[in-house]
Amino acid sequence: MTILTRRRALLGAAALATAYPILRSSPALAQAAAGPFTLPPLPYAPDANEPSIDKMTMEIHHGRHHAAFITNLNNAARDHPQIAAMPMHQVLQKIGEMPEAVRGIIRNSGGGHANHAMFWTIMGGKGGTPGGDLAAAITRDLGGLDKMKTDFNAAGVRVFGSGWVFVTVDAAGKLALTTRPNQDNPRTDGQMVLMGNDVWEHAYYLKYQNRRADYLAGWWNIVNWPAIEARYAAAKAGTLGV
Ligand code: MN3
Repeated sequence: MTILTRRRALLGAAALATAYPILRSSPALAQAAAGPFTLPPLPYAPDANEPSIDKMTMEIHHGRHHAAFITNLNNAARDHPQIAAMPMHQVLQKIGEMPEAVRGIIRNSGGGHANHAMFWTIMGGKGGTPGGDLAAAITRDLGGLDKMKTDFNAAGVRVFGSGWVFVTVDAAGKLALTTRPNQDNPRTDGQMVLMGNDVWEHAYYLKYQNRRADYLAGWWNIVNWPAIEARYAAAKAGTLGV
């Protein structure tokens, strides 16, 4: 859609809402007009991660779960525009400087937005092995790729309830394995995310039901190592976002 067409569509929605006040409460119109946050598109077709992650799970996970975080952030930005005044990784980093009233939204919906925006971009690959500097760092800090996968999967299984398993990276390129509950993002603790897997049930339940370990094991087959290598380089260069 061109910018002009999109603008016309938005103006059309606003005109409709003026003419028919009941439409103002329509979630679709409210979301289209609200901004400033937008749902990043999936960088591949929703079936691109089959069979590790089924198409319907991808569609619901991206189009409804991630979209809900965007809606929540846009609603919060009306009263607290500062949450949109800088990139989300900086908002998360500065959560302690944000108004008390909006910290919960930042932690849950800002963290959720950041976590999922990262998650989509590190999938859609063919698994295999990482190369270059990242491979060396995995050997140095995490005992090699096989041990990293074993420890990552075990940590993911141990998350009680909903949460994430992450590999974090510092500005010197040092890696660490960690987990977080809910949508907590390591940026709130001053750490950067290299990669992570979502172990909320919504990420795997349609296909795997209670078999979280099988989901974690199969996930490595669709990991996009070149994308993660690019994140590693960005972290060391100081340019990594969420
Ligand atoms: Mn999720």
